[in-house]
Amino acid sequence: MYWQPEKECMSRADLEQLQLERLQSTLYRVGTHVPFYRQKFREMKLDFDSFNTLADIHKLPFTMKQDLRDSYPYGMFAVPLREVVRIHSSSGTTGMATVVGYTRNDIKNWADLVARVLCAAGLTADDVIQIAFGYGLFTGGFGLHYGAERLGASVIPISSGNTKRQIQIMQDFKTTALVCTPSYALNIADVMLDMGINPSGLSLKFGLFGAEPWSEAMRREINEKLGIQSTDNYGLSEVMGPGVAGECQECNGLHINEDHFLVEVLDPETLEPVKPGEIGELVITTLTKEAFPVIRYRTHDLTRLLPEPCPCGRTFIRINRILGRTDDMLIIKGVNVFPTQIESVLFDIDGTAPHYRIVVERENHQDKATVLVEVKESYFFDEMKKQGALIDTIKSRLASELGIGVAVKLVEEKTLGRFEGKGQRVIDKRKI
Ligand code: DLL
Repeated sequence: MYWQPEKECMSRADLEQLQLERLQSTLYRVGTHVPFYRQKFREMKLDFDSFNTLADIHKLPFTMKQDLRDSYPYGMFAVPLREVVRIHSSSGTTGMATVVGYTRNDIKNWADLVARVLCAAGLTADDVIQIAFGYGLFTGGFGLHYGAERLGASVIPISSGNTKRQIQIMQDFKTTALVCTPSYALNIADVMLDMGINPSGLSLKFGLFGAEPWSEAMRREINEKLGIQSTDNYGLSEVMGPGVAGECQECNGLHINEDHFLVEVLDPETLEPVKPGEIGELVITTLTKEAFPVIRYRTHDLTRLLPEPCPCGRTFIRINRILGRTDDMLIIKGVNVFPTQIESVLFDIDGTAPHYRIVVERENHQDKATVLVEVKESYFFDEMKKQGALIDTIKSRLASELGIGVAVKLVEEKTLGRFEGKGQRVIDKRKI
């Protein structure tokens, strides 16, 4: 049930003491070895001796993605390169890439933290885990791989793509757990149905999905289509990669590995803590990283803390599934809209296939959002009246969820591209 129960079920008092000690040693490490922090601490006249409680965290400076970019490639490393045994990098799709490093000890911790996430999701050494995340500079493939090996499971390092082969391997190798992005899981499920394969004939029991926002409605859809129980797991390369947080089998929020990461949820405007339970930006300080520690890293991911105790017995605090990134949030006619809100509505309407795109443009100085949604074949070839009624239903449900009107266009099944990694469902022409 637990991978490291002595940690995962610690009392809060012991945890806070451990966090404080680890934070103090992280501050010493970065203050001594990372010029960026040395300078910040000097400017702020930070006196480590007065840093006696976790509540003092607010005295520390933030770290932004831009700071990491400015130090490209190795400027933020806190150890000499000869102690670094692995280098990963973020994709750089939204700007210049950032580079992160790991010591041997970091890799060991990483494997344990991912093993915790896998174990919390119900996996054991008896599982056959198919890792359909990309292997390479992206942390998904290798991160999950090392964790799954640490758990003692049988690992299939298939990487992403080649969907028919994924399915073939799943059948032949008797895969019990699929690990990938939720959008790729849905893609695999659809191809499987097209191939006439009944998932109930497979050995698949678990899905561990992460690396992108997804809704509860999407979870239901995947679980039904593949006949599995799926859990959400979260992480980011700047902080470590997967293994930062994961759901247990309660499927009700993700436990943060708090002995390695100190989290805050802040108002992204004022940078003050939000009230307990309110939504804000997740800010993370690493507590054990040797090669690449970060202080108060602004993730831009929006979530809220779920402080109630979890029936699973883990004492680590949970976060709500990530609502979206502040930079993915669309502002349409002045209203904040997250793609996952639109997804939740679409997935719950009969007749729609679970594939969509959101196109936002400016027309006559006004924002215009159009939701393209695939509909099941029967609907598409049905008379206009039935299509009209479906469009009306989608529009009115979206209007009540979002508080603004959006246009809806039905498209034939399988006309919108499918994803093998992170999905890209928004086309914001205002930014092009
Ligand atoms: O996506 C690490 C990862 C790999 C996590 C595999 C889980 C599984 P990056 O490529 O650096 O790292 O992207 C990090 O992806 O800041 C979030 O915006 C988003 N993200 C990651 N996991 C989730 C999740 C990996 N479970 C960025 N739900 C993060 C929502 C997620 N968003």
